[in-house]
Amino acid sequence: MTYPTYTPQCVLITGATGGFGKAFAKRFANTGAKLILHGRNEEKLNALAVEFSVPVYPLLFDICDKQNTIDAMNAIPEEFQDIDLLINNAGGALGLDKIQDATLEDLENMIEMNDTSLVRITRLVIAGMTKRKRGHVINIGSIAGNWPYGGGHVYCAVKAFVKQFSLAMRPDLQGTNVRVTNIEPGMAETPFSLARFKGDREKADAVYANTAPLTAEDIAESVFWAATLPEHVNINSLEVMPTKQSFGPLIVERD
Ligand code: 8X3
Repeated sequence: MTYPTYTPQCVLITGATGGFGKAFAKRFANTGAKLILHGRNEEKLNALAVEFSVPVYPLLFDICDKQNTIDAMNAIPEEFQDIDLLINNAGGALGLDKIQDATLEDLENMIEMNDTSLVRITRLVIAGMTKRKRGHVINIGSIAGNWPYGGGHVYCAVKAFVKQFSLAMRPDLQGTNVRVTNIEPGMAETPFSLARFKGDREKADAVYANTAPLTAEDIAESVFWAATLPEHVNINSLEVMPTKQSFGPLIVERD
């Protein structure tokens, strides 16, 4: 028996010029889907857009700018408006300092980048999905939303928000046929750590040294699997770790 699959026709990927984003774009371009590729760097975005033979609409805006987001989303041309897969991938971590040492700017920016912007974009896209009774929102969460770690504070919290937001939308979407999934990657070798450590290459490389981290392609495969299951199947959340990563003990302070 051949297992039935769903083929997304029009895929919007936020943060498409980053490590995961590019891998997602390649994975879905292979199926012939139209791509809306979001980024905030025009040069990088245009360079990425010409890599594919499928129709591509480059969507340029800063996710932290509300009006810029609304204007850019409203300007999506008609032939790209029937988005049936939104991959909320933009975001990231800023710093790994203890909460008492982190800057207010980094803390607030992480909330804006990972949560406020994700809610905004989801709200702008999901109304059309519910009207068409066709669509899937895939959020890129993190194991950080499930497993707290030192220096993770706000990053762990924003990803916990993404998980709960993903789950809590599901009852609202009953009767609309719209699916929601939270994919929760563990350590994956991408520019994530370089951004977290503000360009400190040595610190970023040390995160992935002498082990076997996930790759962007591993996560693209997970996203692709969840997105191409038949429409009656909803993956609520999917946590993915490298085999060489697992859980640490709780820490105990002793005198
Ligand atoms: C990235 C995974 O383990 O660095 O979301 O927080 S981790």
